[in-house]
Parts: sequence; structure tokens; C-alpha cells
Amino acid sequence: MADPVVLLERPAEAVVLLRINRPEARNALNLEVRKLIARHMTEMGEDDAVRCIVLTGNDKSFAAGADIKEMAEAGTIEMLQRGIHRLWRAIAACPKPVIAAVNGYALGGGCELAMTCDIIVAGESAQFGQPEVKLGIIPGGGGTQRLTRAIGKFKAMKYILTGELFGAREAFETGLVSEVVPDAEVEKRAVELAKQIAELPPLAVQLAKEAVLAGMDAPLTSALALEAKSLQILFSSQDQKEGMKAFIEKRKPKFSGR
Ligand code: DAK
Repeated sequence: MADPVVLLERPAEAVVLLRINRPEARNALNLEVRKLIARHMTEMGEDDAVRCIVLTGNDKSFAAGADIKEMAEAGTIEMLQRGIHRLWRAIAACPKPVIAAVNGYALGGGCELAMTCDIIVAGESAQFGQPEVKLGIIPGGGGTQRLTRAIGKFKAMKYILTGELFGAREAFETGLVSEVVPDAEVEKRAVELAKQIAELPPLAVQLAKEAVLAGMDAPLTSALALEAKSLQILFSSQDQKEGMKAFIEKRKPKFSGR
């Protein structure tokens, strides 16, 4: 039997690591991979025992984009029926923080997949890009929008219109990547960050993620109102009482997730 194309690992109690596993195709995202990632994200979003997710590939490739061989001959209706946009939305809708640990190539749909995550840790030799234009298409998984929001119009236009790749340093300097670390330490660092987040009160983490993402879509006044309401809501959580009490009593807090 073939190896599963998405592997699930548990590097720490409340942390799940999802590994894309198609090394023979540079982790190209075929429909099976996309469906599995979406399914796992949905399930983990509902699982109280999971507090942070790391999404990764292998040392050569995070994901080299959509599987070109699978879509080369597809027609409009077939592309529509594959429901890729729906699968993408399931990933973006995960309420838990998701950290992309990127080594090697994050191209096209692979770069878009990393951009649906909340934090991106990249290895020094990682390569990002939206090369779709070279195939006669345009980015379709959010690339024209998320890349532009992350790095600004003029840099995004350069990469989207030329299909040129860019390295981890450039990605960091332009704001696409949260941290750059030596290649061999990408996964370790991503898991370390995930563990750090997993120890924090999950309701505060969830509402912080929600406020940042919903706020990016809204005018400033509405976004600030959402932030204020989210903060007020947290004052009815046990973890807010415990966090502040523990600070005053100079002890480590014990968060219950309530
Ligand atoms: N798809 C299919 N196979 C791929 C692939 C891909 N994206 N990338 C690599 N492979 C396969 C190669 O065909 C090769 O297979 P064999 O020939 O051995 O059978 C194997 O992986 C190794 O590839 P290379 O020999 O090329 O390896 P190198 O290390 O020399 O080069 C590379 C690695 C990643 C630079 C190169 O393979 C490459 O340029 N790959 C294509 C990158 C690319 O153009 N990516 C964008 C794809 S288009 C949508 C949403 C999003 C999308 C579509 C629809 N909807 C919402 C509807 C997204 C579109 C895309 O991402």
C-alpha cells in the first residue's frame, strides 16, 4: 500500500504536526492531499486536546504548488466541481493557530497554503513564489490577495507578473515570513513556537487570531470595535481570572481552557 500523502505526528501533547508526504512530486498538492489537509484541519479545529498545529513538508519542498499533471487537461466545469476553493476555506477557517514550517519550495498553491497559516517559519534556503503566470494561469488560492496584503502591491506585482522566485531572507524582509532559521532547525523551531502557544489560555489565543484575521478584512473602526468586544468577552473566562490572579500571587498560572 502506498504511504499516506499526509502524515499526522504528535510532537507534544497539545501540538499536532501535519506533514505533506509526496516527495516524488516535490509535495505537489493533488486533490487527495488538499482533501486530507482540509479534513484534518476541520477535525483538529474541533478537538479540545489540540491547541496548535504545525504544517510542514520535507527538506526539499514544503509544496511545489497544485499538481500540474492533475489539472493540465481539466476543463472549467471539472475545476469547478473539484471544489478546491471550499477545501482552501476549510484550512483558512481553522480556529486554532497554524504554523507553516517551510523548507525548500513553497510555490504557487504551496506559497498560498503557507499564507493561509498564521505564522511562517522558513529555512534559510527556502524559496517562495507565485509562478502560475508561466503556466498560463494566475494564482487561484489567494495568492493575488494574500501576497499583496503581506508584502505590498509593488513587490507582489513583481513576483506575480514575472513568476520569479524569491528567497527566505527577501520573504522575511518584505513581511511574508515570521522567522528565518537554519534549514535543519525549521521544524524544531516551529514546534517550539507551537508548544509555547499551546501553553497559553486557548480562548484568548482563539479570539486573538479571530480579531487579527477579521480585522484585516474590515475598516479600522469596526476592527477596533471587534477587538474591544473580544477583550470584554474574555473577562468572563476562568483563564482570565486565573492568569491575573497568578500574576498577583507571583506563581505560574494553571489554565483550564474555560
Ligand atoms: N505538479 C506536479 N508535479 C510536480 C510539481 C507540480 N507542481 N512540481 C514538481 N513536480 C514533479 C516533477 O514533474 C518531477 O516528476 P518526475 O518527472 O520525476 O515524474 C518531480 O516532481 C521532481 O521535480 P523536478 O525534477 O522538476 O525537481 P527540481 O528539484 O529540479 O525542481 C521545482 C523543483 C519545484 C522548482 C520544479 O519541479 C517546479 O518548477 N515545479 C513546478 C512549480 C510550479 O509551477 N508551481 C505552480 C503550480 S500551479 C486553484 C487554486 C490554486 C491553484 C490552482 C487552482 N483553484 C482554487 C481552483 C494553484 C496552482 C499552482 O500552484
